Amino acid sequence: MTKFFKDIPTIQYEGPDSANEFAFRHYNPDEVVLGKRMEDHLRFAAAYWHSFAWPGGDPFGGQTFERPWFGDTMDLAKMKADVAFEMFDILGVPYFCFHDADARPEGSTFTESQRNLEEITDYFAQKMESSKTRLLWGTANMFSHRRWMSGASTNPDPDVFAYAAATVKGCMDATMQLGGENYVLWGGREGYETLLNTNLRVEADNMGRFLQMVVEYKHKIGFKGAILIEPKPQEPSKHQYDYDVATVYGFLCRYGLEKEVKVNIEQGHAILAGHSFEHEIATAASLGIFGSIDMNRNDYQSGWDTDQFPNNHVEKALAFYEILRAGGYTTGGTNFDAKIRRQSLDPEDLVLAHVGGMDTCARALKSAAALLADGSLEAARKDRYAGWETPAAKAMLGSDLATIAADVLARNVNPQPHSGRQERLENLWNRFV
Ligand code: XUL
Ligand code: CO
Repeated sequence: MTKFFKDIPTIQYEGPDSANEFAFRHYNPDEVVLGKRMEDHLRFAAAYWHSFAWPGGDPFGGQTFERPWFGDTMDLAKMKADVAFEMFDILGVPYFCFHDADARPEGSTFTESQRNLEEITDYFAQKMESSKTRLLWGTANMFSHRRWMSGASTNPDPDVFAYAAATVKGCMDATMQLGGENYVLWGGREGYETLLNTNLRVEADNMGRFLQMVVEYKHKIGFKGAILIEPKPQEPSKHQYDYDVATVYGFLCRYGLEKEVKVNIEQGHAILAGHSFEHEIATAASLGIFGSIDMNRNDYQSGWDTDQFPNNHVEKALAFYEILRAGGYTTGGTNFDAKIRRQSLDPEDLVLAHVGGMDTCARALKSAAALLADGSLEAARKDRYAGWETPAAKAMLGSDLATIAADVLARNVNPQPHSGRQERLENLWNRFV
């Protein structure tokens, strides 16, 4: 035991009427929802970087958190792991996610960084023997160190591409060793600042080839997890190539990877792209590339990536409805890629942020499941498209413009508009949240 979370109890489910701050009111892991345990529906993950490696800076000021494990030695990296696994146990969170750079000190050479990663991976493996927390996904931080300032796989310098390849190989090996269920690539600096110095064709082709190599390596080592791209439209680059789900799908098709790679969708990134979270989830599901989610919201006023814990279950119910309609997660889960505010200094703040986030999601899941079970919304949707079930409508899709035009004349086709019933459906929705 470390001293960091002393006196904080293990969080248990106490039901909606409990006034105990250190209890779940909605997240009840064993409760069965639509035939599946809540824990298996939600598959929560804690993010190593924001909770244990982020110092609390913002664009106007630096570190606010003073954690005893901050520093660059292996001993401190291990203390950080001890504290992290302690929080996972307190929350009973079934998964965690990490980047290489969150977990190990940066070495002075690639070899040294890789050795540090291997040592910390072994340490994680050892911790996982006595913990029930598994690895949802691993990833590489190819955006913080100055070597990545002009991109990783899209860098004009081939040596940076090579360094990125070696880095991802090391992180995939670590993910595989720890039984990770996915490997994520967020293209942190895969984009551009100005067209004046950018060759779009070379950058896209190199990024496409890099992703093909990742998929080739996955098959070579027999990694059974999913490879996931995390879309984001801007920040840190002014223009990022993985703008949103639809853009990523186009990119995957261009490089023949649409059957190999799925997406990890983050709510805050959806907002930055001018979409809603549920739009991004529904789009991915309709394209067959829905993988996992990063469940952290942005502030609707400040317009940048504030990575806050979710606290609005009505809003999140729309997202979980789309996830349930898509059949739920397979390898994916609900990762809190979220940070507490920089004034939230206390160890309790970290635990309670997760408690609130988990409860918000559980409540949203229950509402979404009740509406899906009720069936009225899906019946209304089916009814709206019922015309397309008729043989004549199906035959039209195999026809051609001239034949259809002749049919319009022959039948004197004169379509009458139908109500979209939006407010009725919104009223129906509000009965369940
Ligand atoms: C950045 C972001 C990352 C990815 C993993 O906005 O979301 O933390 O989730 O690299
Ligand atoms: Co994210």
